[in-house]
Amino acid sequence: MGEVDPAFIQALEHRPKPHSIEAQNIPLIDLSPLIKHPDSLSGLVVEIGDACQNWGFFQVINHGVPSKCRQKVESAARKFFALPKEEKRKVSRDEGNPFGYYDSEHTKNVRDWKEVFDFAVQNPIIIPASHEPADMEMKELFNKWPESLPELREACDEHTAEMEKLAFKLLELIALSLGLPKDRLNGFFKDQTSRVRLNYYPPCPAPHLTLGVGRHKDTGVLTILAQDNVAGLEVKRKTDGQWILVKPTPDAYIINVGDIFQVWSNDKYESVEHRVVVNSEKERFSIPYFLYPSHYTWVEPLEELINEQNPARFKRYNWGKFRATRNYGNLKKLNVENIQISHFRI
Ligand SMILES: O=C(O)CCC(=O)C(=O)O
Repeated sequence: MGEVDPAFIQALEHRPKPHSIEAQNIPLIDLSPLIKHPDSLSGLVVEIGDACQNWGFFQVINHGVPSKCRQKVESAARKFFALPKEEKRKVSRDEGNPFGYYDSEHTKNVRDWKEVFDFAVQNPIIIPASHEPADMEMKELFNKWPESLPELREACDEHTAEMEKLAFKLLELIALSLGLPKDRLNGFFKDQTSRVRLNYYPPCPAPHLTLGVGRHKDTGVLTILAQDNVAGLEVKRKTDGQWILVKPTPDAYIINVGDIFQVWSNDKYESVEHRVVVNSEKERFSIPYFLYPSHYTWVEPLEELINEQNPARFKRYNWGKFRATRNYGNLKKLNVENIQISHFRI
């Protein structure tokens, strides 16, 4: 067993099991009907709705994202994380700006075994200057790109444009699966605050004690994840709470609904906990795209989905302030639970 800094060590109950359950994978959905039969999507819509309800997670194939574009961003990410630390630290995240490189993120107050590089999809993005509810000041945030690796920005821009197209296709299919008009949710994204992360998980000498990312739920609308061919993502199965390892499917993207969909759907589509296990031999890379609405969005159960029998289960909350509060908590590493949608439960 190798030595690791105690900051990385998970409490006993959160440590990964020596043998993850691989038997049943999350649903695999073929998106080719979007191209082949755009006028008869009912089968696809049912598949997506079932996956959102039963798992909160699914993988998609035939999604229309060119493999070349994905290979290019994966290769640029590998080059970035292979740079010397001093070079990566030239684009470090700082107190005022959460975008850029960071190697000491904590999830639930335990350090993750990873390095990340974050950027916003729109540049600059506008978000509240502080988490204080009464403070109405806004600020602009700009991305930071490494000067010594111009291909990183180019590859990320191309891949992000593809992620955006896929995100809106999925958003429309999920809206249909909830019985809504397909463009019902599109208006929330005019000034979207979506972001992308490059994750790098180095080999770990004590993978049974640590996690690449601790257990968490995604706060946004939906997440599209590209993982390489090294397994690591584990999803908490809704039926029995077991951690299920998601087997990599070449060229597929993994989709999950986030907290905002849980609130919009009034608990029909739950945001599901997930985490990342690491291993002692292989490094692993992944690229999540987090679809977020504009900062001025008030998140609440959609009026078409509530009625007297199924009243709203959440109070509304402001997305910009929610994110600002979460960022503040992460930065200060407060020894209290981070802001969660459960705090808005009625
Ligand atoms: O690397 C993965 O498979 C998942 C990453 C993740 O959950 C995150 O970055 O929030």
